[in-house]
Amino acid sequence: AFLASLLTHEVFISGNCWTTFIDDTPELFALMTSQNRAQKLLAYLGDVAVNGSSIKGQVGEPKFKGEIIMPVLRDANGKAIDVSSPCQKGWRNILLREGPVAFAKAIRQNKGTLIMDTTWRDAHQSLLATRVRTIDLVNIAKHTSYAYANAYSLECWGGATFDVAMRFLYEDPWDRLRKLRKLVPNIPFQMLLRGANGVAYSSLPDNAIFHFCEQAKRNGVDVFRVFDALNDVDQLAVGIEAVKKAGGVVEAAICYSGDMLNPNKKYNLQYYLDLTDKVVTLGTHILGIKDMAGVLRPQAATMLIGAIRQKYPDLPIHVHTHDSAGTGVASMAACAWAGADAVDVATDSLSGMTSQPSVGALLATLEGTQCDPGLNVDHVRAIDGYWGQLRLLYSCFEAGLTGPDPEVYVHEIPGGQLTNLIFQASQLGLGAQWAETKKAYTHANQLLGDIVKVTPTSKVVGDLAQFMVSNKFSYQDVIDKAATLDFPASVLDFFEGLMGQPYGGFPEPLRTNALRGQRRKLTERPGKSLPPVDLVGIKKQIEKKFGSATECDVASYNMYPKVFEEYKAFCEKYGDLSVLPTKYFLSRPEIGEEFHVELEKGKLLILRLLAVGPLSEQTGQREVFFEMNGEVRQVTVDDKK
Ligand code: 3PY
Ligand code: ZN
Repeated sequence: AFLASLLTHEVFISGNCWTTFIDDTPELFALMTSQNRAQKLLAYLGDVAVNGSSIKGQVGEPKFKGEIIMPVLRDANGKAIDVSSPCQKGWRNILLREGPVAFAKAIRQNKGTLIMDTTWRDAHQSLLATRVRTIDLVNIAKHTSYAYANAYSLECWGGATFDVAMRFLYEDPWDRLRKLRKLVPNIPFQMLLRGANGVAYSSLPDNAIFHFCEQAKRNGVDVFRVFDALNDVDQLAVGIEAVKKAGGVVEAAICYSGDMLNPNKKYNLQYYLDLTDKVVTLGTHILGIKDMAGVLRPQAATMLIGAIRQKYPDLPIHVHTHDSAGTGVASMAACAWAGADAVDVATDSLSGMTSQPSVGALLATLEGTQCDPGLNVDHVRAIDGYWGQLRLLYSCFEAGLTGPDPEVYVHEIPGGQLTNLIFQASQLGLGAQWAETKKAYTHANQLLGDIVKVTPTSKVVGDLAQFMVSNKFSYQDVIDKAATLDFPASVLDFFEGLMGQPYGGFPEPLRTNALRGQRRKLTERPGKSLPPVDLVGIKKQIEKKFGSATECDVASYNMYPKVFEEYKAFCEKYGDLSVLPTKYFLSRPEIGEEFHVELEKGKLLILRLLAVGPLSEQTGQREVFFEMNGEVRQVTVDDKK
């Protein structure tokens, strides 16, 4: 193709050709690059045509067929709003103009209760295994900038989206952030940061957390919800300091666990008030209350928010919950009445059950009251029309949830994990064992000392529960046999102290028996004894291996070295697949079906799958034929079936 372009180039034909012609004519390389990209894309499409999708967690094919119908937002006179450029009005303007302190103050002074929309992060993390791709967020982004213009924030990054993007979707999470930022300049973007764990599953050296937050802020994150999975303030402080240094809005969160209304439980009102004092002392712009399992019942919400509001009248409070028990709307309304400044909801079609409560239901509850969030209900509904279609497009990642699970008040499994465990149980055909898993989870939590359960500590409890179910160990068996059991690695990591220090200490003698002197017993946060990462050295190493390296690459590598390298290797083979419409990322087109891929602005590929050839007995391969912009192209694919 390169030679053909050279030979047909008008300068070359004219004979006015000088020795530096190739160097001075970069469009030849651009052409070569885009042809190369197109060929890589065909290699992926060919693979899907022969072998089907290999995306982990996918069961079957998307239910949604046809073209996605985009919403039309109308003004008060019924005229369609022009969404070709993003809305400019929103809370981010105050933040950009006046900084985090003034932003927090303005949020606190706002009369109604604002909402954060979690659709782009926690909602699909909780319902669809975090599989929603960048292209589907990008396509609705400008519309969202109008419909949610008055939102406190859009949660769009962090948590599990970071590693899932690279690991399963073959996308660069940083690229997602930058693309969305351009399309939504007006609404603050929010991410979830796991304190000293960053977006990983255990503690990293402090400089890696600082470096990560700096890149996150630079690439578009405004508000950082920072939590520690054990409410260990030393661990939390690392995240808080890193966000402050990066210039972000600090929303340090206390994780709500157990049942504050039950006097026999470990975590009572005093515990949360003391924790709030500590978080305030560390210096947060906004206080986050993170109810990751959805166990903050309406009465408890009233009591907790009321008490914090009384003690800290000027402190902005933002509450997060999950709707697992079905009480999410009631709880968020209770928070609003009790003085919370912002609460979390998700678009109706991606709300409920293990996700956040429905935005429409909350608006119906608060509309016209002094807590009115100030959103246009019709616009919010119009946006949901898009997400209703997307839910079907991603149906192959549904876990099969059928209704609320008020038993969450007993087992306390966080939303995302609950979906995950149900999915695993159904995949293994262990439907009947699901009840047992929930029971084991409760026992595992008690064995570990009734800890706060959220990533990564929720995984510790889940791993121990599955270990108990598969080995048929009771609570007492684990206590009695601890010195001889091969505990899951995450349990040993927890006992070693790699996730911080639990409130009330580690359970003994279980800890000692499980560690058996083979691991340390940390008494301080792990980051204190971790040597800093060599940021310059890592950059050079990535450059050497993959030809180029950005600071974002370094941050990705620090969080997930192996996942990052595998992702880069995948890109070398198949290119950037984030441009491929989801339907064709997950399933093969019909023979003859025309579809379009915009490789980059102005570079449209018009594609058709023409035929899949017979299997060659010698090579185990098939030829796959496509039409691409009118030309027939062929790729050779290993038949893996
Ligand atoms: C995460 O850490 O990803 C969470 O969503 C915790 O709730
Ligand atoms: Zn959550």
